[in-house]
Amino acid sequence: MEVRASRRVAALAGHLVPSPSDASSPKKWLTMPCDGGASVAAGAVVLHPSVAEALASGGAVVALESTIVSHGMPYPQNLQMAREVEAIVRARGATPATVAILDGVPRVGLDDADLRRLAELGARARKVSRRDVPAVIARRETGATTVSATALLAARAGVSVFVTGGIGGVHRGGEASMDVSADLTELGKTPVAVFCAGAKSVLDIPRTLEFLETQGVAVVGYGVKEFPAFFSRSSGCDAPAVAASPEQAARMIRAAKTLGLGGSVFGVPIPEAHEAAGREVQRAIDRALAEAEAMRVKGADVTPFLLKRIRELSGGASLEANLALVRNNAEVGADVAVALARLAAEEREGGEEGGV
Ligand code: PSU
Ligand code: MN
Repeated sequence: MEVRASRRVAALAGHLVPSPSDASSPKKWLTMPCDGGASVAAGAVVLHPSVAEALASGGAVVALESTIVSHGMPYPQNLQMAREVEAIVRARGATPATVAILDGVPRVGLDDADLRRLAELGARARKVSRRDVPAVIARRETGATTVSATALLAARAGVSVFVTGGIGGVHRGGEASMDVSADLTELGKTPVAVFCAGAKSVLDIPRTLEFLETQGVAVVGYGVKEFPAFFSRSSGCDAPAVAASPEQAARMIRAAKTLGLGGSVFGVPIPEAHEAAGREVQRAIDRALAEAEAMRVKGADVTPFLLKRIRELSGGASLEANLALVRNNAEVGADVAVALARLAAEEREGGEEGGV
């Protein structure tokens, strides 16, 4: 590791989150000698100082995914998007925490040089799902985390609100291929609320919702009855619950936490002004799906392949719509994180009132 980078890791070593089995002795981590990445215990999560501070003072924190940066959009729009989303979160009073594994160290909260590195790596960065986490750490690789790995690391750090574009789901034909995104099982067990524009119609949305029900994931339409379909506000499937305000969403997240439940998915529909462009993208989606089948694209390559082809076939319309919905999700997620921090503070003070 280069000297500058290892100094930075050393500076961050005061913000290590112990793995759950070590949770009873956090001091061990705070006093651990640290001369660089090599001495960070494998699997310990390093928090950016701004994130550690926000958490310690009960401030609002929003986790952000990095596969959307590396694999979800082309350079340089991906870097612009990553910066802009962090700025939106800050402007609304929360602290952004982009999650990734850098040189084998799981990180919650990145600085600008880290964002740039992931954006420039693009699809050369490893796409890290839950199953990939141990190997990427052990081999000191650099990887961008999907919804599943981001949720996992955010939860370990104590962050409970997470913003992204769209979640993975049950792929079409998934009842035979068993290609079901680890995002869905992760949310069944990890107490994180994901704010997204739903699931793309490259997926089987009705089966995705069935699977989420089986996993006990709280699925919520944010201000809408239907679970949104990413480029479209409509999927034809009702969400089982509706949140009418940031405060109500925060109360749902709080209730799940108090009861020790798993995660939730808040479907925030694409803003109406951008839906028309989104509709055009549907034709590209259908063609990309046919190509993936003809070319026998499989496993973890399916989602990146489809996203790339949809972008190419729709001539940039999909990228515009994608950027618009991510910004919107960041606004909503940040507002809910702020409401959640306020709710937690009220409960601590014992002055909690009902009536949202
Ligand atoms: N859907 C999108 N954009 C994305 C992804 C999904 O609209 O960037 C990424 C997310 O990181 C998600 C992952 O967690 O793809 C799901 O991949 P898979 O289907 O291999 O689980
Ligand atoms: Mn998959």
